[in-house]
Amino acid sequence: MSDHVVSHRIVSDLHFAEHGSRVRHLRTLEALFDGPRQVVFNGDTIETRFLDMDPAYAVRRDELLAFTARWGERLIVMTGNHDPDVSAIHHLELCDGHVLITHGDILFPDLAPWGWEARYFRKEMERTLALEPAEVRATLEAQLRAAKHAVVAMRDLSPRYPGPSSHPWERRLRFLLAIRRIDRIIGGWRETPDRTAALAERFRPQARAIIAGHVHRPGVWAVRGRWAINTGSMVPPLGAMLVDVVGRELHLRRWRVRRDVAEIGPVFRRIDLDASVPGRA
Ligand SMILES: [Mn+2]
Repeated sequence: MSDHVVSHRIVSDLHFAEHGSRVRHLRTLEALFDGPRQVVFNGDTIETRFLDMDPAYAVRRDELLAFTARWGERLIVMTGNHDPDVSAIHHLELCDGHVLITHGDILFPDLAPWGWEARYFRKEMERTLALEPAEVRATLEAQLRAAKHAVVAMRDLSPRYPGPSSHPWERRLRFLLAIRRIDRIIGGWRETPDRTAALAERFRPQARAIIAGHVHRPGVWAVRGRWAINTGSMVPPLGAMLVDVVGRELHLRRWRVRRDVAEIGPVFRRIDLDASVPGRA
């Protein structure tokens, strides 16, 4: 049942103006506001880790701040691993906690199993969590805080760090490791639905649907009695979808940007949060 009002529209991984992203201008995103009361950018909207190193990043961040100010409460900007400090919102719960939204940087213990970051991320996250009291350590909030901290803490190891590298051997090693990335990307995609459901099992057992991004592969899967949804990315090739929250239903649509125009497709899937999930044990 629904009153047809879209309360929230969730998108992710816009990677505004980054290499390959279809989102070259923020005005392209205005079409998303046509209908829903609130639009949620679920992480990796922009790159904020190198603001002090390259003026281009600061310009984009300022553009996003202006955009955010203009839309006010109608826009909720959540953090990702590329923009861990873009806001203080690392997760969101809707529909009486039956919908959990988070970027997905804690889906994998290594941030992204295909990335260069793996071992640094895990180490820094564990170090940060160890500083928390035991009862706090195991919470979703602490895990997300630690993940956001970790990506900032290791930014100067990034191959994209604009300054001169102090780790030339690292770069060479990374190049050699790159040939192993394809396997890891596909393996990561394969694990994503299971890991998305596991996030709810561990931290929010009441969540019936978990909406994440991060892996740049859109999809919807029924996993052990829950819906694992991924909204993909504006960086090709796999495309993006969005989730509209309409009462107790989730409406899934594909969307894309062509020639700086956002094209939002029809609803291709409706999920009733009160109906049983296929394959439920
Ligand atoms: Mn990400």
